[in-house]
Amino acid sequence: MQIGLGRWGCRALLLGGAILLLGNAAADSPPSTVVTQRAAAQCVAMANAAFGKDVAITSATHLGASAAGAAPGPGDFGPSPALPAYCKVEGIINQRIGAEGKEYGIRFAIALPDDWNGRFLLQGGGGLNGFVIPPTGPVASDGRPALARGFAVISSDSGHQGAVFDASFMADQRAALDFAESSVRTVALMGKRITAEYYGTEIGHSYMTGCSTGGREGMLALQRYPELFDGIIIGAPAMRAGDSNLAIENTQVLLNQVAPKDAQGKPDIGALLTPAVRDTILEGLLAQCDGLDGLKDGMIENVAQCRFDPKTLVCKPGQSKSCIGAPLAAALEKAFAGPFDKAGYPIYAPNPFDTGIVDMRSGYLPTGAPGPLGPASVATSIDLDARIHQIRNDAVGRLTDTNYWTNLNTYLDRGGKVLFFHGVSDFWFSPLATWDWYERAAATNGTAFTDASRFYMVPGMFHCQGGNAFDQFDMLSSLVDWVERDKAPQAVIAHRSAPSAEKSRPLCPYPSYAAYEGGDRDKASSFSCRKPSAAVGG
Ligand SMILES: [Ca+2]
Repeated sequence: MQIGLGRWGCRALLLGGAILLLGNAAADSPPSTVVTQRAAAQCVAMANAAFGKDVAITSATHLGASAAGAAPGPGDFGPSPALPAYCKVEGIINQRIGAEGKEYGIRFAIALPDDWNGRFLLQGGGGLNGFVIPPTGPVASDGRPALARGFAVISSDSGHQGAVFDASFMADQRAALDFAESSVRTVALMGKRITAEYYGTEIGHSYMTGCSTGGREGMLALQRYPELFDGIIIGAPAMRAGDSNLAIENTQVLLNQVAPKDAQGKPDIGALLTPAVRDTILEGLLAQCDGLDGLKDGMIENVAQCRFDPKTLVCKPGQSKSCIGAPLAAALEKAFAGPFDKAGYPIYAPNPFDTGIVDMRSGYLPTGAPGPLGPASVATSIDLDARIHQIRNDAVGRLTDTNYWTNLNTYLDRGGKVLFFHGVSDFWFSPLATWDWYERAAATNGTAFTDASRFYMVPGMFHCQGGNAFDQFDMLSSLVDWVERDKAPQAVIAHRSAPSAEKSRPLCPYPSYAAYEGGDRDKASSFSCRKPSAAVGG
């Protein structure tokens, strides 16, 4: 199984509920008691609604409006946002006994707000899915999820129950296919049908948002189910997890090769990448790249032009502090360039040098600490050709990977729009891999694609959220404005998580970056989106 290896796995458990932070309450006024009673009665009646022999409705519950900051619910991550009154309908599609006598079926939950805005949203999952995340639509919503705005929102377990990285469901053909691709269509169509029936009218517009596995599901929708949605937000997609896991392993091996040996003769990564060495790397990186955006503030906004060269940090004769060894510099350079096969073809994209790489908890540089699936690798060699051959022939990977298909003309001809975002300090999937696909899609579809899409790098951000970053942003409003009012987004204003939430900065369509123009450095208005002055690689 290709998804979820190494110490990165545990952190990725958080991705499904990404960006669940305190937000503003919906502006909608509370419905009157009569309206609420009518909605509650209509909701309860949904328990007896019929949607064909393959669908069982298991519950229908009317929930009153809730304030922000209430305790998180089961499967929820972080403080709950304010939510309006809504009807929560739960059910199972295609419930059956499958492989090895286990029960399977796609469990779903759909939230139908009393004060509906006419829109529908499919919420992407996380990890290997396996449980139903509360249907609120939190991704790229700046703490005001889709449900709080009046969207009908559906989420699902994609066809199996289990812990997030429990891959045993792969033994079941239908469950494996549902996870790999087809649950996106099945659940979206189910959600649209329930929504239309509940409100007794057609849906105005349909959307999808997701990050990580949810981002991969967004890629599936864009590439393979082009009629389902009018707008999609794709965050840090798990689009080629076999390749990216191999790149991470390759980095570990390259650093093991130059690490001092411990008492047992094993590579000691902790002794190689000490806190002092990490500081040296960060300082050297900032010295080369921080000022490229016009403001030395510890953040690298000009991602496209940051050409950090670790060799500049190599100790000079007689120097022993604030420098690194030549073997480490060479290993860093090779690791961040990404793995190549013997013929010289890239196996994966480069990984950008960004401020978050040195972080001990969530950075790309390994720590040597055990991960959730076992101890860190102590290997000092790896046969990349054999490994990539195996990965490219993995049957599940052939269906889950969304790295290859770039013909999008059905989606684009329907007027569909798509926004991408990716943390530059993502420890799992390189943002340059997502950008690589974007460039190939641009080559295939031309301006039809580039005029209908935007790609936002988020400097400093880890996987889907977190880090020294402006990681809170409302791209959902930007997407709706684009789809429904033909208002194409440029900069998206982002701010930090508390406690410095008042600080703001624009996220710019890549390869443009937030250039400091002068004035208050904590205000987005002091920055403008500027194109890099030199050719962009990557
Ligand atoms: Ca800077």
